[in-house]
Amino acid sequence: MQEIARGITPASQGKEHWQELQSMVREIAEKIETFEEIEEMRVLTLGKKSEIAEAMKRLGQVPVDHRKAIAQVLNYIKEDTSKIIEERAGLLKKAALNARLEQEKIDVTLSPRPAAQGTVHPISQTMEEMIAIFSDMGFAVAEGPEIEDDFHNFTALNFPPEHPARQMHDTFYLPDVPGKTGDEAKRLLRTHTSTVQVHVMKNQKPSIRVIIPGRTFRSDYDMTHTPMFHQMEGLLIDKATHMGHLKGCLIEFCKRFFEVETLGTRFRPSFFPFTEPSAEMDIGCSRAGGELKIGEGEDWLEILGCGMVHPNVLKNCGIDPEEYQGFAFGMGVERVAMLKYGIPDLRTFFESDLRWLKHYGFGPMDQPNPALS
Ligand code: 2NM
Repeated sequence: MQEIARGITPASQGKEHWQELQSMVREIAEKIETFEEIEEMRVLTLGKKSEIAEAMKRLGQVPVDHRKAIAQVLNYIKEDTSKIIEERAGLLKKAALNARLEQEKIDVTLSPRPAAQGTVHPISQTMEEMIAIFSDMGFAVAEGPEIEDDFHNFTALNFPPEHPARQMHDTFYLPDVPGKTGDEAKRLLRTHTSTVQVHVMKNQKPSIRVIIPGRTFRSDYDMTHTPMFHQMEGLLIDKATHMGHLKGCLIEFCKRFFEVETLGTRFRPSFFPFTEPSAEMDIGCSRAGGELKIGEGEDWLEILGCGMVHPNVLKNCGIDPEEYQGFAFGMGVERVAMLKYGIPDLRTFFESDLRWLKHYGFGPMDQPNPALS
């Protein structure tokens, strides 16, 4: 490079020499592989201390009749050298970019990692199936809060003050509402979804047809009880409603839910504070060989509780029992899910075990679910 620099002197003013210089510059530039070298060459050939810059400075000393020609040559050299350097720099930049693109190239032919696809939880699936059946019968879905007060959970539902369900060890009570006293201060996690029926009856004029799917909470934990479980309750209020309506509705539901048209059913007398009369409904099954089969055999399996809404409940909710009557029912979602889908252990519902979810879960949410169509 010093060679070039040395060559660019006012002495070298002939055209041949300039062309020689040009090819020398090109030759050197072509060997350059880094940006640092490019910069070095730029400084040496065109910088303030380069021969060409020095020659420019000395132009003043050149006799006037030569000056223009020399200046012209010097400018040619300068421009040409600059062009050669820029060209090389551009080439290096392009090469660097191509190298980077090559390195960062995405191989679109590579097979994708399998997407982690979840399944529908048996509780969600079972609830959706129940909702689908009751929807066909004209029931709407109602929902309400999981934190409730004493009135909606017990008092309105005709639970006497000393009823054992109200006890600390059965019900999860929350700290009292600040600034309030007595019943109004008491908050709890609802022990059944019947609280929502109270809201509906208070706010809606009959006729009423609602089902209430939801979480409920009781202080209980063993083989067959978890502190949180799901209920599906239903309520129908209209003029002249009677047990026949209740039976027809629930028999139809059970036949459709368990997909057995010839399913045997029976109603046994029972007791609930919020219904009178009250009943428990059984479906026919067989337990031959220790294996439960629904819709076969001579045995019975309890499936739900039901009854005619107690006149006190209607009154507590602002409905005149002389004008309107209704029936209500309630069932455990886990229980019927276990029966329908052969899930042996209640507690596994809430363990979030991926193998369990994969085994008992249903098709992905975003795909049509054949069981619901
Ligand atoms: C059951 C059994 C029988 C029921 C009653 C009511 C209300 F609000 F109308 F009084 N809701 N749910 C009921 C009746 C629930 O569950 C086993």
